Amino acid sequence: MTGRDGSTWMPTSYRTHTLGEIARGGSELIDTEVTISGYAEAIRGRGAICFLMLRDGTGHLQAFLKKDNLDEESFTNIQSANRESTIQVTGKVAQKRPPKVKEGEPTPAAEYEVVASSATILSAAEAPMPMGVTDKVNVELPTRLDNRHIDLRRSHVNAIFQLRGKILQYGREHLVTEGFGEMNSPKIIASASEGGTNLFPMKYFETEAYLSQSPQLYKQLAILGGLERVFEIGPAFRAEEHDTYRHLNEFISFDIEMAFANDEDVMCVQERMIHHIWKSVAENDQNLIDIINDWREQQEPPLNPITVDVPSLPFPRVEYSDAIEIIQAAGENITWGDDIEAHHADMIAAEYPGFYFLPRWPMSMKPFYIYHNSDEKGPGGGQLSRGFDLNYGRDEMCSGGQREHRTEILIENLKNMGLNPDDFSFYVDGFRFGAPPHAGWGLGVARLLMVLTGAGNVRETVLFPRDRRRCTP
Ligand code: AMO
Repeated sequence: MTGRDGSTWMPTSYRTHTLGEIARGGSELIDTEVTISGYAEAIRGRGAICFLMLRDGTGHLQAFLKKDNLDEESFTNIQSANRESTIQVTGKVAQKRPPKVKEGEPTPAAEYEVVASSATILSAAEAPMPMGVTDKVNVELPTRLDNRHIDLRRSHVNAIFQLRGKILQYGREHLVTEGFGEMNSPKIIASASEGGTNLFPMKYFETEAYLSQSPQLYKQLAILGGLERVFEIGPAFRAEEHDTYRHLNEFISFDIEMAFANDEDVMCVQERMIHHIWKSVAENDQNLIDIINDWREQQEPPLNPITVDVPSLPFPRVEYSDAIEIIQAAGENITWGDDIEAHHADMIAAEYPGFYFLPRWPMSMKPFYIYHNSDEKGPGGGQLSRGFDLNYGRDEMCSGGQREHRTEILIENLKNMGLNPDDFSFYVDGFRFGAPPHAGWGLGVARLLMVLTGAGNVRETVLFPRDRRRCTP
């Protein structure tokens, strides 16, 4: 049995073939008895015949039911079933009668169906549904998120989440070819990895603990322990009050950490990885992009189609100090040491459409674990760091940098940032017995998927988003 993209779907107790497999390869299956299962997308026909359009994870196929060929009760039940009920059909594959074509018009490609000899409702759908699956009616995002299990049956939403899996798969694949190994860090932690605020506290038996803000300290400890090249794809929790199109309180962070490397080295890893992801999607997954574009075209007014333009390498590097000059030149009142906000990033993106790195931020704006070289100063003498961001347009995709591996300076950084080094002894002690210079980054998967799919809100690219007002379903 084959699935989408040629994968092998072993036959199961409920089906011998997938719908996509029969729809695409029906000519070789003519007269073969098959059992298929799926959701009833449409049930048409009156009297003695019924056309049942089924959908499964691989495609669509029509089952043709004739009263004479089935036991009467099953036939009647299916004919009167609600859409989205799950139905199993056994029967023989046949070629559908081709539609009449006018003279001179091309003959359409052959289409196949299953002529049922038996059919069963596996689970009847109730009606009315809280939202439609194939209806064109617009449904607001909160209703969709409340009913994500139904929303996900809509083909363009389903395509977005298949692409999410692809991003992770291609990203992993690339890192493994560069010698990275996958690790997992704890999500219950005792001290903040990204500064003292934004922590979700929790009771951990007799003591207080927190949900992890990032795998930062642990991926560094793995490097100090000699793993050399690690990556992790895991949840990060931030108790931020932000209520924007790009912030959530739980998100999946795609992190790497690399020994004997600096900021430039890991930016190179990142751009190669993103290049590989885009190239692989362009080569293998245009069908998913097409599904999203079909939906975009049907919107009122229609949305421009998305295209998977494989970015060329290297990505531009716009140093923080230069970025400030670009923003000033665009007429904004910003000074060295200020944050680059989304509307500022628009001004940079006007010159650098697509992905661009922003390296060398002021040290004062970066976390304690970022490395700085005391010789590297900004225009007013402010200390530069080896921290960077990766942006696409106005949105930050990733941040990273070379890490501070000198114990005394690490302790000084913690103090300068109002943190107590004693709270971090498990981490700081890791540097006392030989530490390789190292670097890494953390990439927001949902934000990268927004870029790939043209989604305007991070809630579109996370199955069950957690934000200020939502922690169900
Ligand atoms: P940072 O805090 O910048 O860096 O996070 C890294 C990336 O994660 C994504 N991200 C978010 N996505 C959705 N909602 C949020 N609230 C949110 N916060 C962050 C962004 C961001 O660029 N330890 C460092 C990384 C490193 O240096 O390795 C860190 O966590 O895409």
